[in-house]
Amino acid sequence: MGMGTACYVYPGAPATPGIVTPDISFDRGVYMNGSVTMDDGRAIEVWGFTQGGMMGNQFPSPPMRVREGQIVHTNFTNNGMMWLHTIHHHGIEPSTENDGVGHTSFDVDGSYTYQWKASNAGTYFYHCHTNTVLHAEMGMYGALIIDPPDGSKRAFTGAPLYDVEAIWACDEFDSSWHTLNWDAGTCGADVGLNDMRPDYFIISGVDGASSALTDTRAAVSMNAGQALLVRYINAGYTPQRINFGGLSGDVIASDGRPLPNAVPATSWKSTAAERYDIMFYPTTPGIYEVTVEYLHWVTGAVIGTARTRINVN
Ligand SMILES: [Cu+2]
Repeated sequence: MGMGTACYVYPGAPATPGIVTPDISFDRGVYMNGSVTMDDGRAIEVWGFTQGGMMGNQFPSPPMRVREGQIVHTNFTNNGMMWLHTIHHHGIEPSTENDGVGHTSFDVDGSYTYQWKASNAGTYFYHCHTNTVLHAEMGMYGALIIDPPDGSKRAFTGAPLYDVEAIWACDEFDSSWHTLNWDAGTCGADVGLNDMRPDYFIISGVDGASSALTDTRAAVSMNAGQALLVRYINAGYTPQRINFGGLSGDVIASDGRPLPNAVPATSWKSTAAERYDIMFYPTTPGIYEVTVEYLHWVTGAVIGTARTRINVN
């Protein structure tokens, strides 16, 4: 479906105001023909961002990793032209032109260089902000990590060192949404985007029914005595409760900002788009099964569960 049919989108590909030479840059394109095979054998359509001009349909999209203080360019090319997208670096605070929120600036119909500064070390993510409810659901997101200025293995300057790192982006799919066109609902038609009924529960692109128990995109392997940093991203729409399988962690940061004091926890609740940085120091070898429970918005009832493991050798 061409862009002429969409409503409430603002095509544009302006020059970046005040552009300077960046410290680091990323290239991102778009794919809209990906698929993820679930544990029951069903292939679900996903969309996302590609790395530069490369082909591929990585889900979640390729991570961006920078250091605090750097000026960053995200060179985005919307190679399709039959659809519109943006890149919103969630939790970063750039100028309006560089915020990637289509409604307040423009939806990219050619190429745009997002210029932004990595001001605070921590865990973030980036996602498309065109027809957001659908495009984020379709998988158009990836991790965005800001390391401390010295590049040390810490969540932020002054945070404890880690040996092992895990990024858990926990998401849910309503498979009935995954056949919609990119502009579905933008002209006011009711296409059901107000009524999510998730039927798949995912950790970092892997089905949490069973695959995420062993797939190394989610499952962690470490030695007793090592320090683990889990970068937990609620990449879905439902509230979540993550249970650490009998381990106690220290929650040290929230949404890219250090907490004044670490909060010990054996489970943690989050809402959509929140990020938490959690340290673990397991001393006893074992297999610790982590469960992510996806909660009904109103009743709090568990509507789905995803599982992965921390394997301590
Ligand atoms: Cu999009």
